[in-house]
Amino acid sequence: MKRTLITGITGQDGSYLAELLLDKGYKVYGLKRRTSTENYENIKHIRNDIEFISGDLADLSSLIQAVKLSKPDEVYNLGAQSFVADSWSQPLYTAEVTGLGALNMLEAVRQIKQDARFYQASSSEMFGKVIETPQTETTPFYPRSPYGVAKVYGHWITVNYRESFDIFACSGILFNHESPRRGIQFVTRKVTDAVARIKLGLQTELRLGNLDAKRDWGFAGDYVKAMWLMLQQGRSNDYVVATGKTHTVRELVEIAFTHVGLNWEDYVIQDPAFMRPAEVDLLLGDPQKAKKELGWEPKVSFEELIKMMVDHDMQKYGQNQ
Ligand code: NAP
Ligand code: G4F
Repeated sequence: MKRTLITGITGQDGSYLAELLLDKGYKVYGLKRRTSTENYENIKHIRNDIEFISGDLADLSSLIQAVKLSKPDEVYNLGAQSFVADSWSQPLYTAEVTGLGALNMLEAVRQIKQDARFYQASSSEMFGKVIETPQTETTPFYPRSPYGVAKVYGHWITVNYRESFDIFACSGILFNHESPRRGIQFVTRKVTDAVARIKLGLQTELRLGNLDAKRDWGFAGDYVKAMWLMLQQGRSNDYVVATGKTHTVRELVEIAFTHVGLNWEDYVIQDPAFMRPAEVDLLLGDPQKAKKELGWEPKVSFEELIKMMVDHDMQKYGQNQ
C-alpha cells in the first residue's frame, strides 16, 4: 500500500486528490492546521478514511514530525494562502506560507525521507503580465501580486531541490480550476452562489470587479489527476495544466445567469472595491506537454463546469429553504 502526505487537504484540490488516492488504495495522511472551529466541509464524506496530522506550513518542526509519522511515498504540497486579492493585505503572511512553506515542506522531505516524490502546487499567476500567449513551461514569469511572487519562489525552490539533492520534485503550473467545493471568495463560486441566491429571492444584486479579465478555467476533479500522473513518471519534470481555452469574467457571469433564466445585466454592479492594485489580464495555457507525456486531457468544458456549480448552489439553498 502506497502512503501519501497531503498538505491543504481541507481545501478544494486536497479534497479531490484525497478521494482519487483513496480510490487507488493509498493510505492517506492529511496535514491539518489548528483552527478554533472545525473545517471538514470538503472532506466530510471521506473524513474517517484519512489520518490527520496537526501541523502548519510555517512551522518546519511540525512538518518534520508529519513526514516522520506518515513515511510518505508521495508528498503533495497543496497548502497555501491561495486568495490573490488578500495577498496585498497580508503580503508577509502569504510569503511565509505560500512561498517559504514550500521550502519548509521540501526541507522536511530532504531531512527525513529523501526518496519521497514531491509535488508543488504552482500557479499560472506566476505568468502575470504575460510575456507570450499561450503560456507554456518555458514562458518567463512576471508575477503581478504578492501571491504570484510567493508562488514563483515555491516553483524555483522546487526546481532547485530537484537539481541540488536529486529529489523527485515536480512543479505543476496549474491554471484556474474550479468546482462546487471552490471557496466562496473566488469569482466563479461567488457568481454561482449569488445566482442561486438571486433566483431564490435571497439576494438582489451581485457586486464584482473587473469583468474583462480572461482566465483559462477547468474542473478541479480533472486537474488532480494530472498531479498524480506527474509523480508516476520515470523522471521528475514541470508541467502546465490547462484547457487551452480562455473566457472573460463577463462570459462566466452570462452563462451562470442564463442557466437559471435571468439576465445578468439586471443584477451585476461593478464595484471598485473588487478591483486589484495590479491585474492579470489574460491567462491561456498550452497543455500540450501534459497531453503528450502524461496522457492528460481535461474532460469537463467551461460551460458544463459553470452549470454544475450553479446547479449545486441551487440545490444547496433550495434544500435549506
Ligand atoms: P484552497 O481551497 O484555498 O486550499 C488551501 C489549503 O491550504 C486549505 O486546506 C488550507 O487550510 C491550507 N492552508 C492554508 N494555510 C495553511 C498553513 N499555514 N499551513 C497548512 N495548511 C494551510 O486552495 P485550492 O484551490 O485547493 O488550491 C490548492 C493549491 O493549488 C494552493 O497552493 C493554490 O495556491 C494552488 N493553485 C490553485 C489553483 C486553483 O485554481 N484552484 C491554481 C493554481 C494553483 P484551511 O482549510 O485550514 O484554510
Ligand atoms: O477567482 P479569482 O479570485 O482567481 P485568481 O485571482 O485568478 O486566482 C486563482 O487562480 C490562480 C491560478 O491562476 C491560483 F493560483 C489562485 O490560488 C486562485 O485559485 O479571480 C479571477 C479573476 C481576476 O481577474 C479578478 O480580478 O476574476 C476577477 N474578478 C472580478 N470580480 C473577481 C471579482 N475576482 C474575485 N475573487 N471577486 C470578484 O468580485
